Amino acid sequence: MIDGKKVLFSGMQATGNLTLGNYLGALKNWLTLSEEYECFYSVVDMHSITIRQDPAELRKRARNLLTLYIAAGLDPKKNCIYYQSHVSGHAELAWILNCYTYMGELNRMTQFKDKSAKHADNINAGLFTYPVLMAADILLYQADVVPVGIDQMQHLELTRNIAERFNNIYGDVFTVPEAYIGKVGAKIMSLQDPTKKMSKSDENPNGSIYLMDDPDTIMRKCKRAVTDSEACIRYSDEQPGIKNLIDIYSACTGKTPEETVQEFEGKGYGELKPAVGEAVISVLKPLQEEFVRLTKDKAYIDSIIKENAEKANYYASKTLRKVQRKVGFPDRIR
Ligand code: ATP
Ligand code: LTN
Repeated sequence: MIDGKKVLFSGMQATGNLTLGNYLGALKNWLTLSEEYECFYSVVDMHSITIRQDPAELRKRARNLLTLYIAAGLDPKKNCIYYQSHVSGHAELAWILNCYTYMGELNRMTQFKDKSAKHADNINAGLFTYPVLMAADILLYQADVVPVGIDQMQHLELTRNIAERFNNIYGDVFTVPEAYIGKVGAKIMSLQDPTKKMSKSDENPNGSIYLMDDPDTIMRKCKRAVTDSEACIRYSDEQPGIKNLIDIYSACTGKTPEETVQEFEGKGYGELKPAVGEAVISVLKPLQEEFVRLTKDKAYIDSIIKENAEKANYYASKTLRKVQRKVGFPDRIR
């Protein structure tokens, strides 16, 4: 608890261009939760280097991502929006937690299996212990809730296990966090292959709508979305392409999938697809305009980066000192 409020932590990697999946699966929920909780939203740049990055490019993307959090509507005076690498407590706690995590647990992580298959030339130890750093992110702030897309559930379960294991040995040190998965949009699929999740790292750019895509591009991608030959708009796993379009439309308009199905009853795919395009454009346009405006205000963004790094460090240090005492590190002499 901070000032009587429960704590929320979440983060995104500064790798690749954010997609509509990131927005609907994560960022949009952050907005609805931000009033109720004391929130920490991190640009997890330390996670990004588990895959080889171009330094200048990473720096630029990290700043863009931080700006995008604000452009999406998160007030940086109320929400702690900061770079993970500016708070050394993440790495320090991750080291300690590494010693309370088993190889067998990490071996089961599907993201590790996927990413090591994809980057077979660079299966580094950081990629393997990535989920421990993520656990450290969350536990460092004693987070109660962690809004993420479904793909991160396994990492959240591991975080809970690590926290419980630690608490069993040392008493109540960590808050055991709960995942928060939104009702619609928790897993947006690729527009070109609706059995695969929409991903920033997809080689086929037509599968993903990027948050910075212009309206014509968005419309073109929606119209070209892979569907089926059923010619019937139902919300069913047998029609994954249509189901995905219904999910996107519903998440963008705030309707339930049932309401969307009703709205398009008896209509063809030729009507659904452009309607999805319009719905996406109307969500992304204001975000893009605000992003452009904020990017120009360098001094403002710099001041946010500085203030929030201090705030995050303050809370992170509190937990870290407690953990260090518990495991038996000597007290500091002041
Ligand atoms: P990559 O696809 O390159 O592995 P990613 O987009 O999954 O990257 P992150 O940037 O770390 O990785 O994800 C940020 C957040 O977006 C996470 O909470 C994740 O669960 C969510 N997310 C990512 N893709 C989707 C999707 N297709 N649908 C819903 N949520 C998603
Ligand atoms: N692993 C996440 C990104 C991430 C995260 C976190 C999400 C890193 N640390 C802490 C929530 C809380 C991903 O790949 N999407």
